[in-house]
Amino acid sequence: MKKSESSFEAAIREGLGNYPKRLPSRFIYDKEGDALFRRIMDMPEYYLTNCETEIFEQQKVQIIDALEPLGEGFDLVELGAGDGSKTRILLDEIIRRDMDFRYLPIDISQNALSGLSKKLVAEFTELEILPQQGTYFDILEEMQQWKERPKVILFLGSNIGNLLHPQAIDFLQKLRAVMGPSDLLLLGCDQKKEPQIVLDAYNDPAGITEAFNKNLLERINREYGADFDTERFIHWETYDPESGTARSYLVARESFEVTIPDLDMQVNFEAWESIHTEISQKYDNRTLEWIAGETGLEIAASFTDSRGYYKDYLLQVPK
Ligand code: AVJ
Repeated sequence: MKKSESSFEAAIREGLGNYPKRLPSRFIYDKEGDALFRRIMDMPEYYLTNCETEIFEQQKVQIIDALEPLGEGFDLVELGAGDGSKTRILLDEIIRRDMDFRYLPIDISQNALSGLSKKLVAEFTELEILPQQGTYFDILEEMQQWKERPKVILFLGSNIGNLLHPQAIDFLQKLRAVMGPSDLLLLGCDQKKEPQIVLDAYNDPAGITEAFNKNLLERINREYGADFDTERFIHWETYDPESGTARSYLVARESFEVTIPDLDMQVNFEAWESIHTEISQKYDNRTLEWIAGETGLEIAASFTDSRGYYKDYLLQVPK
């Protein structure tokens, strides 16, 4: 906890002290942010979750068939497991086939992990589950020790989408470094599609995404005694169909000053000045082939939904 708190502080100093202003989206997810994200996943406009659920429900047999090269006695390692509602579809299929495996969900939130374990243990009595609390980065280090058993890494929910291509490549290279020759990576990637559909997913009329985005400012109010009036900001979403990058901003409607007493900071906003808060990258096959190649991986298979909105790519180490 300490570590992530102080890194939030550093992000605020850096992101609001410089120009143009920005705050990293990973700090949206405190207790309130987690709850808002669960509400986003329930919104009709937020198609991503439904698509990945559809893929798993419709193609679990093919997906688990494709894990065959792993052999017996494998580890299923999930990065950012959250509440595991989609993963349970795959777990169910693996258990049904009586495959020998362990499930290692990783999440930054101990709370999410405890809830997940409880739920899964109740549903799958014979499941061997080893929850790991920490940042992806901590766990990547630890994963060096899990090299003896073959493993499949799950990185679902388009979580990779919060990274720009160079960061995604860097992150996947780190994953690649802890993968053995037969290990696999199942990567959930939202796809390029009609731009309006993307914009609607990140700009719902009920204002849930707006509240989610503004939770960054509310968190600074709660944790550092700041006086952000979030009404003075509008939530603004853009989508560039060429790069496939959706971007979220908070834009000041007027000029004002914000005080952050616990950080000894004063922050000035000019009218229409923005804070860039999040990117949600959309992919196509060509881009993913390039990223996989840069990472030292190749696409072994891919699974998409009926509308082709979303894809789970199975990546392998080239033979
Ligand atoms: C959790 C990163 C996949 O970018 O689609 C949802 C977060 N932001 N609505 C996404 C999010 C606004 C989400 N990810």
